[in-house]
Formats: sequence, C-alpha cells, structure tokens
Amino acid sequence: MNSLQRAYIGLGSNLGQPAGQLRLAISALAALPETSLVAVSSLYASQPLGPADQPDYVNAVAALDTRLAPLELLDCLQQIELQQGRQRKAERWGPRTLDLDILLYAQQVIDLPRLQVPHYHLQARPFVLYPLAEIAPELQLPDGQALTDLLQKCPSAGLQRLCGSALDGNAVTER
Ligand code: A4P
Ligand code: MG
Repeated sequence: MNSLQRAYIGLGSNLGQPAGQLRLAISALAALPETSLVAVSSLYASQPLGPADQPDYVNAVAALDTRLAPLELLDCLQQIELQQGRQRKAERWGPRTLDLDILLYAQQVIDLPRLQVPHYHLQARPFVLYPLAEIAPELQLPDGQALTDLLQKCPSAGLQRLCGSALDGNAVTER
C-alpha cells in the first residue's frame, strides 16, 4: 500500500455559479478513495489571468492526505472536472466550470508529459499563494523556497477574499 502523502489542490471556476462549483468539488475531493480532506481555504474572487473577456474566477485551495499516487490523483481530479461539466477547449486559459490542479504532492518534483508538480505557475499566482498560505502558512516548496517569501513578491491586487470558507453552506453570494 502507498504511504500517506499531503497534496495541495488548487480549485478554480468562472462559469455556472462558481462558488457552488467549488463547494461541489470539495465534497467530491472529500469522497475520493484512500484520501481524506484535511483543510480548505476561504473562497477568493480573482480577476482572470489570460483572456480578459471572461468572468472573474472564484478560487480556493484544499489540502488532502492521500494514498493515491500522483497520476491516480490526477485521473480522479479530471474525472471530477468532467462530472461538473468541464469542456476542454482550444483556447488557452479560457473560461471553465471547474479546474483542479495538483499544486504540490508532498515534496516531490514530477516532470511527466501529463503532470508537472509543483504546478508550473504556482509561484506567481496570487489566487493560489494567498489561499495556500491560509491553510499552510509554514509551507516550503521542494526547492526550499518559503511560501512567505513568495507571498512578499506577489501582490494581492485583483484578489478578494470572500466571506466564509468553502465548506460553509450559504456564506458566499454567487457572483
Ligand atoms: N497537467 C500538468 N501538470 C498538472 C498539474 N500539476 N495539475 C496537465 C493538473 N493538471 C496538470 O490542463 C491541461 C493539462 O495539464 C492536463 O490535461 C494535465 O495533464 P487543463 O485543466 O486541461 O487545461 P487548463 O487548465 O486550461 O491549462 P493550464 O495551462 O493548466 O491552465 P491553468 O494553469 O490551470 O490556468 N485566472 C484566475 N483568476 N483564476 C484561475 O483559476 N485559471 C486558469 C487556468 C487561467 N486563468 C485563471 C485561472
Ligand atoms: Mg488546469
């Protein structure tokens, strides 16, 4: 049996009631086999990175303890994306009902055609770093960089913390 590993998952949505999409995805993460949901950040509204002619995003980060191997976890995340109506389109960084990214998997560095971990844009994305810091303030990346140092270099402009955690039922008003 695989050993238990801590993984951090980035969640994002900007279509089809994004806050609701994230809550549904959190329930699906909690139900994954050989996995327990450890923590979930608040929800954050964020301006789109990429094409500007799309709605704002809602983002959050979840921590999991899992015995799923990295590619097994990726398969599960892609299945959840599809269950929630994700359509993969040609446009890069276009709108989506749900995007689930493996941000970190223990202290592993993975460079496979289907999976790169740490997630390649992690270090420069406020909508990833700030929610991550909420649930794992002491975190260090596999290259030794402290999350607190990354935060100092990453302004929170365009990011707004919405009231309530992603686990709350009705705390967040749909945008
Ligand atoms: N893949 C490789 N590494 C990973 C990983 N660590 N986690 C592969 C998940 N998937 C990974 O992803 C394309 C392929 O990446 C997958 O098939 C998987 O094998 P995708 O979800 O189909 O496509 P995508 O998400 O459009 O592409 P990409 O480049 O991953 O985009 P990002 O980086 O996810 O960015 N603005 C705001 N404010 N908030 C957002 O959440 N998200 C994006 C998408 C753009 N702008 C945003 C946001
Ligand atoms: Mg993605």
